[in-house]
Amino acid sequence: MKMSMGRMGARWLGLTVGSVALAASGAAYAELGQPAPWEFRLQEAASPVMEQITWFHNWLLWIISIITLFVLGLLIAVVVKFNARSNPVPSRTTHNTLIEVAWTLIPVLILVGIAVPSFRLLFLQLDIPKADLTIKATGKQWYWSYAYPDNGKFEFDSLMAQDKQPRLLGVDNEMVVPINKVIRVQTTGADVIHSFAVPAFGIKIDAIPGRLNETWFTATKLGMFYGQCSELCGKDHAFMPIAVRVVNDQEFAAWVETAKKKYASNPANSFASVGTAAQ
Ligand SMILES: [Cu+2]
Repeated sequence: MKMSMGRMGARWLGLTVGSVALAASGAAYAELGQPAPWEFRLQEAASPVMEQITWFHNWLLWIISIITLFVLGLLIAVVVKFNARSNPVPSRTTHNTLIEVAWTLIPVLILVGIAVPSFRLLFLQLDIPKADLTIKATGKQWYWSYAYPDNGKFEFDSLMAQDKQPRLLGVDNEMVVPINKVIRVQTTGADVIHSFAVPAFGIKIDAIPGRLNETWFTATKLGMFYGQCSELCGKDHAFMPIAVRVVNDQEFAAWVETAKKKYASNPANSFASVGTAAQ
C-alpha cells in the first residue's frame, strides 16, 4: 500500500482533530454517577470541584493537541521540503533572533496558562469551606463504615451487595447526603491504607490508619453516585465500592431519623470501635 506523505499527514490530522472534537463534545456516552459502556471521558460532574477538574482536563487536552499538531506539521515540512533531493544546497543560517525569542517566550506563556488554573483548582480542592455536614468514612478490609457525628452520632457498615446493580458498585447501606450542602469527608483506615474516591464529585483521598485525612464536596445533582476504593488494600480491594445517595433536605432529615433507629443496634456502631472493628 502506497500513500503519499501529504495524504498520510492529512489522514493523521483528520484522526487527531476527530478525536479531540469527540472528546471535547458534550456528554457523549457519559452517565451520571457511574461508568458507562465505551466511556472514555470523565464521568459527568456533580460538584463544583469536578466541574473545574473537567474544565482543566479539556483545557489541557486542547493545549496538548495544538502543540502536537504544530510539531507534526513542522516535522512534515522538514521531511518534505528539506530532504536532500528537494533541497540539495542547504542554508548556512545559524541564528534568527525572532524565532529564538518566540520559542522561549511562547512555551513560558503556555506554562503560565497551565499554572494559573492549576493552582486555582488546587486551592479549591484543598481549602475546605465551612462544612454543613461532616461524615467520617473508615476503610476496612473490605468495606466502608460511615459515621455521622453531627446527626445523633450513628455509624454503619456499607458492604457490596452481590444482587444489586450496577454490578460491583451496589451496596447494602448507602452513604446519604443532602444536595447543595458542603460535605466534609474525613477518612481513616482501620487496618491498611484504603482510598476514598467518587469520580463525579472529583474526590480521591487516602484513608490511612492512625491518621485523619479530609476533603470536601458539594453535590449539585440528585441521584446515586458510585466510587471505589482506589488504593490496593488486599484480596477484596475491588469489592468495596462506595455508593452515595444525594437527596433533598426533607428526605435527608427523614433518612437520619430512620438511620438512627436502624443502626442503633449495630455492634460496630460505637465511635470507640473505630480502628478495632471486627472484620
Ligand atoms: Cu480498600
